[in-house]
Amino acid sequence: MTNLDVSKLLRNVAAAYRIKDEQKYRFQIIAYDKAADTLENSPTELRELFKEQKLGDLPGVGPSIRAHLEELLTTGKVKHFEEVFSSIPEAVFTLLDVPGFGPKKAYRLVTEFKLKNPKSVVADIRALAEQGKIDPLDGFGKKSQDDILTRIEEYGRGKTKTARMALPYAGELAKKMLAYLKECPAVEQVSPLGSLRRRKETVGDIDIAVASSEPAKVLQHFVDYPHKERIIEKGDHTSSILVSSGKQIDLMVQPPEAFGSLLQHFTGSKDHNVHLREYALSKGLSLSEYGIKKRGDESGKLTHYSTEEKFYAALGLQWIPPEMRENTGEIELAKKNELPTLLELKDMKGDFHLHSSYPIEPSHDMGNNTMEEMIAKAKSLGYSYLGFSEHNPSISKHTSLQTKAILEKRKEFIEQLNKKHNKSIRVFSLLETDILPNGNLAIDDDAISLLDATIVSVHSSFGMNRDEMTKRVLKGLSHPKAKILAHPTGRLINQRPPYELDWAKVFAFCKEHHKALEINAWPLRLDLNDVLVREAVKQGVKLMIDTDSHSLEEMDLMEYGVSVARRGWAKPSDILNAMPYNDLAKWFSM
Ligand code: DGT
Ligand code: CA
Ligand code: CA
Ligand code: ZN
Repeated sequence: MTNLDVSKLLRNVAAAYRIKDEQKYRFQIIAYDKAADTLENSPTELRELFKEQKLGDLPGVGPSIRAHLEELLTTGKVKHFEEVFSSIPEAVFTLLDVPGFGPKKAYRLVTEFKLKNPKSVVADIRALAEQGKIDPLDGFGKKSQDDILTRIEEYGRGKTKTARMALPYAGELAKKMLAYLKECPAVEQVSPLGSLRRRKETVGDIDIAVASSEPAKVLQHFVDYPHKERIIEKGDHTSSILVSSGKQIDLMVQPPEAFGSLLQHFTGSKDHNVHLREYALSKGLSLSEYGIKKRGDESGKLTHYSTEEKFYAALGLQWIPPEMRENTGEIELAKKNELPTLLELKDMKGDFHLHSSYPIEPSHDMGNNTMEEMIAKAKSLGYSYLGFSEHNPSISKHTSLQTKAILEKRKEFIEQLNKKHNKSIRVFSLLETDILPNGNLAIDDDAISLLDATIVSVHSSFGMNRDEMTKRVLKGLSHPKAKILAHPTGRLINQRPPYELDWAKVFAFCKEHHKALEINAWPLRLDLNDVLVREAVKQGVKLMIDTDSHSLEEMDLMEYGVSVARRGWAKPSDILNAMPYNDLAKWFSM
């Protein structure tokens, strides 16, 4: 069972409660929908979390749903869910995948027409609509009947209701498919395409390219994928299937000699391709996924390109990294051979937003691993430094003196660690300090003065307006020890919108006072986002990419922050934790 399967099950429970009594079960409905959201976006498989007894780490999953999940993973079913589902025909849940069908509408139609078969229910409803039998029903009518036909037609073309996938999730689905494709002897080369290759923060559907001289064999192998839900279409060079609760995978096949043009064409973005085509036309050339032709010479010679480098070179352009292909000036720079050298994962030299299990008695969640364990992991990643940023000691549970005592002890502890590791890796003593609604930091100056520096962030009162929030954040950042604003917009992808800030003011402030903005690599945060990173880079504001890890495995999520940085055109010199230790230590003391 994948996370998406489980998430769908939880959505079905919420739907069943809606059908039963929306008012009576309103809290359950919210809880189940929230848990489903969490699972849909979690980069770690539920089964893994369960094995490591970490189901408690899933945000938004309370104890009762957690107990049900444990039962599910142990026995394969949940008694409580079966009771909830017992009075509802299975066909209702099939219909819920179709755009425009909510639980009540699906239930009404299924029971009204006694549609028992989940396999044929979509076709049954279409037939009923075509025969005009839905129009006369109470609460429906002609317009609603026409709408049902349109929605079912869209569904047939592969459109489903599910939200865009978080990047690691799409990456996982694609990885499985790439491995499966490589089992086919006719497959010579494979690569992701589309938004996945451009490393966008969310992915609508997954696109994959294959180089092969025997496309028919490859396409057959593809549609035989054992985990598919259904085939949307199968053609001569392309096919589409649905997997894992309605996620679409498109496959494109070309012979190896045309693989470069195929990659280029379907990596997009659409805007990049449109502009590239205009540029090619101005040179008398016309582009396609097969190659390049002289314009107006339709029967003339088509030149193939086996690699993208050759394709771009034929247009007189530098090869453009996929993350930059959004038509925001990259083609002009490529013409002049002036594309920036983007940051790479291997440039990263440390991670500063790490929550260890050090007993700091925090206001929010603690990490799962000791500082020593996290240091060992940092070494294995090749880092030369790291910083611990547990949440500040809870202010409601401690007096100022107690907080100071805790931080004094921690300071000594970190000093010991530094002695022990004797410059093989450097440990910074940081903290993640809350910026209170009035802009003050959560703990007193004499406690903060014990730190090398502090990360500051907003964890409460998200509803403030732009001016209030800007004032709050800048006041927090103005403390001399406050050096980094963590997850600067507070958004959670698909779950919570960002709060607004006056970015012109924030950038100017950071530049003048040597403050950095974080790119939080946690896949549901990824803020600063790509667009704001680009602006920060233009203005010369320094950035820091951190994983916000609460456990060792999460330290591997750095690559997602690096993707955001690349999409924002960041170079190594824009990123503080890509700098050598001495430069960084200097920056901290500025
Ligand atoms: P997504 O899936 O919404 O996250 O975004 P993309 O960029 O992956 O878009 P998608 O899957 O519709 O198409 C993949 C890329 O292929 C897109 O960036 C532009 C390119 N492309 C070139 N020709 C076509 C075409 O005829 N249809 C579509 N849909 N895409 C095309
Ligand atoms: Ca796509
Ligand atoms: Ca697609
Ligand atoms: Zn944190």
